[in-house]
Amino acid sequence: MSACAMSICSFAQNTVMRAGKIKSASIKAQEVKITLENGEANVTVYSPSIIRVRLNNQQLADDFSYAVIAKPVETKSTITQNSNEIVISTDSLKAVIGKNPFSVAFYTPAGELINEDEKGLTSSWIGTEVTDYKKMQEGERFVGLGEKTGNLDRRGFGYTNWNSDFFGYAANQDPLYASIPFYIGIHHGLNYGIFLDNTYETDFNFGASNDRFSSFSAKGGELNYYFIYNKKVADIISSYTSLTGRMQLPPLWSLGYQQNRYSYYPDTEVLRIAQTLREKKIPADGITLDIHYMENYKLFTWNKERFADPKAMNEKLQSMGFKTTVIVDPGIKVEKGYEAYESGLKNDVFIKYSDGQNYTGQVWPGWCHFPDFTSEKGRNWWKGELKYLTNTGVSGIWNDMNEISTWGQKMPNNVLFNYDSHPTTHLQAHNVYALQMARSSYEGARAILNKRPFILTRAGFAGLQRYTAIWTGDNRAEDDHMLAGVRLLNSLGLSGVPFTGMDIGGFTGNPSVGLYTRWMQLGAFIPYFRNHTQLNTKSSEPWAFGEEVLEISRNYISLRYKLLPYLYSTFYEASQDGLPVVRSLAIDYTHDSKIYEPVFQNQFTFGKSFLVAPVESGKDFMKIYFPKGKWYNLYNDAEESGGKEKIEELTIQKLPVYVKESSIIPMQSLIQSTVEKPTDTLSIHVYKGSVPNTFVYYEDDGTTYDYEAGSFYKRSMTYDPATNTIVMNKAEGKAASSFKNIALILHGFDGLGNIKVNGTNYSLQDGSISFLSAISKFDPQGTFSNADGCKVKMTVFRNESGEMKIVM
Ligand code: NBV
Repeated sequence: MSACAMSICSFAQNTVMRAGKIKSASIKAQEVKITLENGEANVTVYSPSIIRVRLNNQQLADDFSYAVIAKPVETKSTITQNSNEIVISTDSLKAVIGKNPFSVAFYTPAGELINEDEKGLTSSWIGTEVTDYKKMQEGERFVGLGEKTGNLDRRGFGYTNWNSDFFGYAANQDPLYASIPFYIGIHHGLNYGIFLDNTYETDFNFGASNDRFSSFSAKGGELNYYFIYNKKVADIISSYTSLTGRMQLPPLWSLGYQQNRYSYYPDTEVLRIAQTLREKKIPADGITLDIHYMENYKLFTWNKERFADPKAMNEKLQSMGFKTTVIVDPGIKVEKGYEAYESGLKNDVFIKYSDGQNYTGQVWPGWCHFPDFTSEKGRNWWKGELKYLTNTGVSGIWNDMNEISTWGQKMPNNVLFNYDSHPTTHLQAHNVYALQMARSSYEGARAILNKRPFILTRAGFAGLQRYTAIWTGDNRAEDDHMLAGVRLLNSLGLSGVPFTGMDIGGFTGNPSVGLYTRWMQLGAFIPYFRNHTQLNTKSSEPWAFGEEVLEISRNYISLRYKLLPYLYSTFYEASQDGLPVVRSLAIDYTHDSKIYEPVFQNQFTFGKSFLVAPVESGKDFMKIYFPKGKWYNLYNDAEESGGKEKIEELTIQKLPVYVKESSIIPMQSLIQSTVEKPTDTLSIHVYKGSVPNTFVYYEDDGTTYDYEAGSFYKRSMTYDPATNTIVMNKAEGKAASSFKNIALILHGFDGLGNIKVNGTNYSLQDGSISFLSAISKFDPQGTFSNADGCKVKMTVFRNESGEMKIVM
């Protein structure tokens, strides 16, 4: 390309500049370097199922990413070219790059078309904005794209990625706080993922304009995307998280119930809340302090009048089994003599204009400067400042307002960021600011505490799962917000983020008694289970809505605690393969069109076993869709065959939840917080089914990183209906299980009288399990009540760490 053509075109806003034809291509191992009529391209085999495409209308830039942490994997691949095309093949995927014009198409090894550039439009620029147009395939659906409102199937809609704070957002608001430019396309029994690794404002059009194309574009930077093909959506999520990273195991306590409001103060009020939770036997692990704990909202301070001795308060909370999480905002008040401000100035950590003046924006404390989390210097400074909080006994850091949100919301684009030695403007840095703030909080708190911190963020970017949990910000206490929240979490899960939550009960406004009840029930099946509400709303603690709601809330929170072995193992799975905890049905039932119907699109599975159907308030009946297979009603074991919809009659006491056939579900006795040890019997529930199933059971100390050095207890458990056996494989890891006994609880195995465990006969007792009673009807030591519930067969035996073969 001539220098002239390049410069004219790259600044021209009044024309569409296409990549044009390939002038030359050189093949080196897994990579093709391409010179285009207008710019350069690079296509790289990243792994057998991932191919990366980069395109720049000038020279390709320095290869730097905040999201992708993986390097290309050495992959068996062939790359050939002739005068018309370049063909790249791995064992799992084939890419064909047309030479005139440059265009890419992806095929399965069997030659089925997965995805292709729209031949007339391909890739092009308008000024600095680059777009890739993909031919819309017949019946194509789109799921994912991170924290996005709207339908599960995004076909027909367009979305923008620009981290934005919307107080009390509308249920269809876009954009919201976090940006994850990754989506999954589905058509003709195939599915693929596309991750656009570009931090500028990006735009995704899933046929919002017409049926000719879907497209994705970025306001600046390169067209830099990873194309992923796997046969199953679950594997696409694994591939995507092999690029952007997976979550670390969170502290166990952060999976317990968290009580919050904006704001609990003074210290006596915080302690009153904690004490009431204990008195009312509502299991809980966390108390969260919002901005009023600070002195005039100044970061890294405590308000001395409200919290005279924060360390003593936190110690007291800890002695009661609670951990304290505090909110932090990025804005540092401009105030002479204020320690954080002075040290920020001295260390020169704040973001600046091009004339060297620090940027000033107004937030809670007044005028503020903002640390540059995209510089190592800024991150290190923040890590040092965090000591002020952790030294007072804080265990969790809640990163708020990090879009960056300021009064007026207009952050000037001429503010400069280090972007880890790739100096840039707000335009490119905006969407990753929060990711880097969360990273600083995570790395800082982990180093200081020398154990797992709990990190929560409001805004973020692709890869946030490496550092933090995320919640969906300032929702409203309205039915459609509860359901929109479920879809936000489902979408985040499809986008590689497992640790997610929403304000249970709704942030703005006051929920009705019915809505609060339904939301609390749902909360038991949401990874981050936090009740939160806005300033000046009514009390939102579980006891604030009357006796019945208190009992229902207690029941579901108690169930959550009993399910912790299952939940923790599911988090372990997330840390290993990136699969979410809250799973959209699009993961396991991708090609079943029913699951996308608006009436069913809010159903999800909690881990691999529980089908949860969120219910709006005031409903007496609802339609439930049972995907293929057999399902058991959680509360009475009534069986439902899959592939059909059913109208269920509802009661306020129960949220519709079903267990998938062949499930293996470990549970423990009721505890009031994760500090309390459960009894030494692990209950393993097995549901009779016709398909084999494996569950990986995982335990560790729940607190430290010793598991990285092998200090864990893990065993896979397999149920094989063909041979009627359950095999608990030999335990792995250096740690012993904290459970000495196993109670095997069999659902749906009517008529069975006894079983053999490693050859020894055990006779089964008939019993009844109520999942919803705070005090379990089943005493793991072996006594039963005949109360209503699930009629089960059970027996108890020693938990041996060698293989245990159970023949039924
Ligand atoms: O810190 C106050 C709130 C917080 O409670 C909420 O969860 C955040 O999303 N915060 C926003 C600041 C703005 C509230 C209007």
